[in-house]
Amino acid sequence: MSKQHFLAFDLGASSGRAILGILENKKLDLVEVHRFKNQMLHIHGTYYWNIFSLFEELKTGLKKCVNEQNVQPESIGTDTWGVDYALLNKEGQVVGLPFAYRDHRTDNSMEEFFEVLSKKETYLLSGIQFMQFNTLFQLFSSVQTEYSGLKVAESLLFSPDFLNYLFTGEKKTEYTIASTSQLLKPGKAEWESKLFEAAGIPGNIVEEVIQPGTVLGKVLPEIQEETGCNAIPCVAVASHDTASAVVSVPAKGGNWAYLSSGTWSLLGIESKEPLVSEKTLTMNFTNEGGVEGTTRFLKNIMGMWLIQECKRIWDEEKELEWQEIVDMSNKAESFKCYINPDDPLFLNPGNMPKAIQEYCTKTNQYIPQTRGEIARCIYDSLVLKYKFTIKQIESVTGKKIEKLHIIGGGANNKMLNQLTADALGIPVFAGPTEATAIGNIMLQAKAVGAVSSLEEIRQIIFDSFEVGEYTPSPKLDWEAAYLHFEKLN
Ligand code: LRH
Repeated sequence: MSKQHFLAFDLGASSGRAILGILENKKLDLVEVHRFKNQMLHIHGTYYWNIFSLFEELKTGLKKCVNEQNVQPESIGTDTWGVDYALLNKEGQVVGLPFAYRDHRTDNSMEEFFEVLSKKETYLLSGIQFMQFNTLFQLFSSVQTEYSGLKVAESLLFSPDFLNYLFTGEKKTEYTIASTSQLLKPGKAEWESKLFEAAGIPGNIVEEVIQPGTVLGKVLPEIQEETGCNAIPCVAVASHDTASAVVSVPAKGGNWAYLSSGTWSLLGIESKEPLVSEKTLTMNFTNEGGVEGTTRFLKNIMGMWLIQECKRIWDEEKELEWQEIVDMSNKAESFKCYINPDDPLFLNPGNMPKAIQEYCTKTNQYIPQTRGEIARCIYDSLVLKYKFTIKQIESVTGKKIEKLHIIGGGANNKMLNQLTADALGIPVFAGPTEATAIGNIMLQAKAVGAVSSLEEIRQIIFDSFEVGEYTPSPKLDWEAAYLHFEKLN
């Protein structure tokens, strides 16, 4: 079969990429065409995304694909982080800059919302993990503060939907990204009107929900002219980055869990149906929408953000390599102190090393002094949180998790992969690291008929990418450490 090319735009909270996927004889190859930084803008105390500069970067990626790679892709597709959105006025223009989810305006929004609708009812209606930045609470806060942007808004598009709109002029909402909002019914592509009513959000600002793998339309003539691309289709892929990443798990058989490891650690299972009960409410698990009717039953864990933010502060003195941080942590003594990675203190503290010291002081533990000790505390605590979360999943399903697939950039950290296998006592498979872009590419391939099912997609990924295997060989007493860690949850 001849080669087919697909261009994926994959936007994370700290970087973005344009990755070209080359599919030939049921094997996939990748070429990184363009990579760029992403960071929140902090203006007059509010955090925003510079969505227009991101769009410029995507067009640069498309231009490079056509001019440097000499490739006219079959299609393009975009995935991003969850929950954030742009508001459009009646002229179809964006109103203000989109807020970034780590903005502090929602610090008290959940508690205020629960005075209108109880926590339990909100969970049973949505099945979504409570996080203060969920779209529901962001919009509720805008209603409460009478944000003028919301008053003139005629349309709400989530970040990937908005970028698709800039490419095609089509206003549609893709299911997986919409499912992060906490405004859909569990497992359904249907808005939950009771949640809109309780929050005071006008129900008419949201768009029709379409399934991942739908062709949205053609790239607009002005973009064809600017980038040199043909009138190619723009596909609404599984446009929540985690949904795309989960597509790429090269798993065989059942009883596996995935850890999509990047700025966030998303740890969970693929379920045939949503798992929404008082128990999953107490454990605060989410049920996000996946492809082919699956549900991503998972826990959002604070993830590499903790160490990325330490690095940002440490880099102010002298820029460090990631390996230096791993080496420093390796030299530090393990299990001297722990954090609960999901403590709200760590959402956006400004100075992460200080926040970690503050947490240890507050919880009467040893206060890590050196960078190595801080990094060690983060890595140990993350691994223990994974252990805690796997136990929770097993308690809901009644089935033992037999292996863990780590995908995404975090799978590059060999030390952490081994510690995870040791602590969990099950084999860990690491890779592919570009899981999100791969999932994005394969949904485009499905949309144009080059592949037919999730099963076939996973087989192609299994055959195309190397996966590292880590077998448990604990040198430390993880069980004893777990007993200390557990108390912080
Ligand atoms: C990871 C992610 C995660 C959360 C967060 C806002 O990038 O999409 O699933 O929803 O960003």
